Amino acid sequence: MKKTGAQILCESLIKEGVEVIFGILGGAVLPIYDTFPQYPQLRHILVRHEQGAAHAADGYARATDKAGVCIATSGPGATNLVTGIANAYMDSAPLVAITGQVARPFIGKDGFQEADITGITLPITKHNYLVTDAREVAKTVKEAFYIAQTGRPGPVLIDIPRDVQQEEAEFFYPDKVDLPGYKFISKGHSTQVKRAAKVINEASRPVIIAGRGIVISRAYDELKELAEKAQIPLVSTLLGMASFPGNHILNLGMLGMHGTVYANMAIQNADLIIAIGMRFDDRATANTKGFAPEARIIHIDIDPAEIDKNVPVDVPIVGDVKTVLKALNREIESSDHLDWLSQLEQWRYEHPLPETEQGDGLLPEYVIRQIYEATQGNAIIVTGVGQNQMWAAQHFVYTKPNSFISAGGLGPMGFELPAAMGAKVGCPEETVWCIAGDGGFQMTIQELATIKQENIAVKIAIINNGYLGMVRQWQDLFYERRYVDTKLWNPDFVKIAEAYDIPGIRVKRPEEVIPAIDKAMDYPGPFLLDFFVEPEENVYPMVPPGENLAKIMEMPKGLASLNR
Ligand SMILES: Cc1ncc(C[n+]2csc(CCOP(=O)(O)OP(=O)(O)O)c2C)c(N)n1
Ligand SMILES: [Mg+2]
Repeated sequence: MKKTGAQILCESLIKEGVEVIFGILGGAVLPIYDTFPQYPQLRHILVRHEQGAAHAADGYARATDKAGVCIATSGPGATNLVTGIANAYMDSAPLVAITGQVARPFIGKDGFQEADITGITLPITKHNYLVTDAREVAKTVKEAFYIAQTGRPGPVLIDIPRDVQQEEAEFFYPDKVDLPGYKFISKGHSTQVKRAAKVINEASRPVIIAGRGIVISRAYDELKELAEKAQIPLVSTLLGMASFPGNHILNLGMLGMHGTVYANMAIQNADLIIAIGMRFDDRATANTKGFAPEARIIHIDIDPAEIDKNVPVDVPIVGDVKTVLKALNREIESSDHLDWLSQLEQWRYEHPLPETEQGDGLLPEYVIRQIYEATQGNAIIVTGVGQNQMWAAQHFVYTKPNSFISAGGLGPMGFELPAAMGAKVGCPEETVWCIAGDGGFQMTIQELATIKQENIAVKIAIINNGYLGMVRQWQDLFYERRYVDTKLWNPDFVKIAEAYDIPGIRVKRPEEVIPAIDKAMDYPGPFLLDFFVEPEENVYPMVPPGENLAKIMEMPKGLASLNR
């Protein structure tokens, strides 16, 4: 039986197991929306801005391990997706973005709401398609999901002209893809695995760097086995935070620009780095010239393009992290590295993270810590970008796999609210906390309406410092405190929430923190907490830009007491 392109799209999405689509309609996707009522198993969530749709689909994807789906109309709808697509690309999140395009006869005529979205998104998608025939829709959807979710995941865009949505064709859903040009290697080369094992067995000061690849590959157990069997201490990248228990004795926390002193000292003094599912991003390595000067490097990654890209490596293993670690764990010998671990313990003791004990003003570190205490780590934390993000990484203890969702690569402010919304839709049983910056929150604040309309029970904690805080911190430290245009006039966020019929509390004093968090947690729906924190609190430790990891600065003594 013949079906329209729009029906074929919906049926194909169902075949792929899609349950939720985030989007906004417009003329060029109307035929698709018009068929939605025929497919009640597809839940469409009407967002208020397409950026929200893309970030929500991304948050959904990261929380569930299924591709997230967003949809937008042609022209401005499609271009509004761009930030979210680029973000998913940088952080390897599986996303399928569907856009309407003007009808085929109008393509290239600069008609109303035409934009060359396949051209625009070429460098920020893993692959994209302009579908010019209704007979191609099913095959394209099949391929798009396959490409988005396999190998190194990423976004795929499908652009469908309006008349293709209306055109009829036979519906046939292929059960496999035929993509001769698309390959990825799952199993690491056995010679390389053996070489890596030999290097590990010989090392006396090894360190693991755990990246988001562990989370993507769900290799938590294999990582734990590697670390424990050979007693190898571990540091993680920002996106690898929830790949290894935060309270494990071998876990030294995050490395890099705002990593712990002892994690960075571990890297700088190591004789072996085992980098797993990470890409040597400059926020993790700082200046690569002085990175891990004494270490040989093993690099395990599914994407061959990452090997030797930023840092030259001694033993590359291209493959799926879980599969490679399984093979590697069979080859490595048990060890204890006692001297190395006791040295690291001493550094940990001498250079702790700044205290979270509370004085008169409200400290952001303390707020994050109390959210941890209240949830006992049993929550998904979704952050904004900036200081709030770093405090959330440093002061929450991630004991649960995949409990930290953050935009690490592109770093778009405004990720927090829609991504938290997507995570909660994907994992309705989980407690989802959105840790927002007062700046970033205002970039996608309109999604409060979506949250209300769909009753998505996210808990929102605004770390309200009245500043574009991270940029102010750079002005403070590197521009002689010239705070040019980083001070924010803010609306009353509690009143804003009320206007959206979402309850909220403003918290100004330390003793109000715990009761407010409890209240938010007890409330069955969405809830907003506006934490008025110390405006000029800085994130420490910090490696100044351009320096190497050894140049990490701790919170200046005295400053702690001045601010606190
Ligand atoms: C879309 C976008 N614009 C600009 C920036 C640059 N930037 C990085 S952090 C930051 C400040 C963020 O302020 P806020 O959301 O209040 O977070 P805070 O650092 O104060 O916690 C800015 C402007 C960015 N990351 N994303
Ligand atoms: Mg701020």
